[in-house]
Amino acid sequence: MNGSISSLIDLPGLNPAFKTIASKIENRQRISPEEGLLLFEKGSLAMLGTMANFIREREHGHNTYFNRNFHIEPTNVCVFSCKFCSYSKLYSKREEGWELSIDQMLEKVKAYDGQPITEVHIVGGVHPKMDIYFFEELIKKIRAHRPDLHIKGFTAVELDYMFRKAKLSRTDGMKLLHDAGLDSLPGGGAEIFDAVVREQICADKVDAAGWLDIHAIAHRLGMHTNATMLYGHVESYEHRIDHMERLRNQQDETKGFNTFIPLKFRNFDNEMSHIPEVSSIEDMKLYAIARIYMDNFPHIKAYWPMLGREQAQLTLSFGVNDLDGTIDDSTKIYSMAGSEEQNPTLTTDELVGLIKQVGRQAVERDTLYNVVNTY
Ligand code: V47
Ligand code: SF4
Repeated sequence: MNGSISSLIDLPGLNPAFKTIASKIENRQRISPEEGLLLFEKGSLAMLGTMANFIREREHGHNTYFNRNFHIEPTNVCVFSCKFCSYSKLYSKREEGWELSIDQMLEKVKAYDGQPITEVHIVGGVHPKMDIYFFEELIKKIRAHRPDLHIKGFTAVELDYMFRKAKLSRTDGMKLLHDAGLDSLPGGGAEIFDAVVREQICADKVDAAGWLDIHAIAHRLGMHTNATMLYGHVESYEHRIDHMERLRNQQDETKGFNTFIPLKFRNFDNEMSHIPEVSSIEDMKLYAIARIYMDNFPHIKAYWPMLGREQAQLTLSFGVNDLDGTIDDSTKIYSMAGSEEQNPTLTTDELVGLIKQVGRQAVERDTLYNVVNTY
């Protein structure tokens, strides 16, 4: 492993700028935005894989984490109109969408009674009638029914809307949900932070500053959160670097991000369907550069329901050390956007099998990366 990065440094003919980057990686130094851009523009797949895998194995060895989780999607009715979204229905057309009651969602939780699930992930559209007090009650009831279950819920987009609607400051709103039992936040809604791109693809929802502020508030309350980046649509390499740079800076300050999750844009049945999806090579380069750039993010996750199983396996050689969870066919966001995974479910044995097939060690974790079991 160590040899592979030194061999890059010693490789005759390698662009000296890449040698500098390899030395920085070896010495745990941060690469600059300009260097990140150079990796996107000129880095070969083989070189990026070597660099990212060096970091991945230095930090985690062969350990590849997953958890046992399920999703609850309270509604796909949404007041916003993100152009890449294949999932949401406008409030005015809500007869086509679903809206779950608190009792219906509690039934979903009860369906897992007696099963060793450690996390429920709650995320959905932004429904004007599902306010913060509705979700406070839901969280309290889940907590009362199953105190050990980690509740990860609500993107910054959903939270921003809930807080504004209730006329609560972001800090008071977050405290209210945290006190009810919300443990951590997922990383959705970040998309691409650049204002011009946001205007083009998701003009009406919370902006970059608001997204980052909501996560910073959660971190200051001791909560952990994730961060995503929706890539492979209209954004440029500069926009990707800008996005990762803002997250890296925020993490230096508040230190509460666990995982960075690049999300590949899928183009089925949405207002951006004319944009072709990027190639697998572009996917792997992006994962590798994310691992190299995000030096203060402990984990890089490939979300297998979105990428597909084989691609997710490949990412394990390009910096990724986490494959999310078993999911149990409980999310529709990606199947509706055209992912190969139409009914995303993996048993624990299947997920472990995928990880072992590519020579990695499968480790079941809880949401906060405490080890539950090693296979
Ligand atoms: O913010 C929507 C994305 C996100 C499409 O934190 C799309 O552990 C691709 O953030 N093509 C929500 N992506 C999901 C999310 C997530 C998923 C799994 C784990 C975690 C975590 C977070 O889904 C949205 C948006 O970026 N999305 N439509 C699409 N057509
Ligand atoms: Fe609504 Fe989220 Fe879809 Fe945007 S991505 S329209 S906020 S459900």
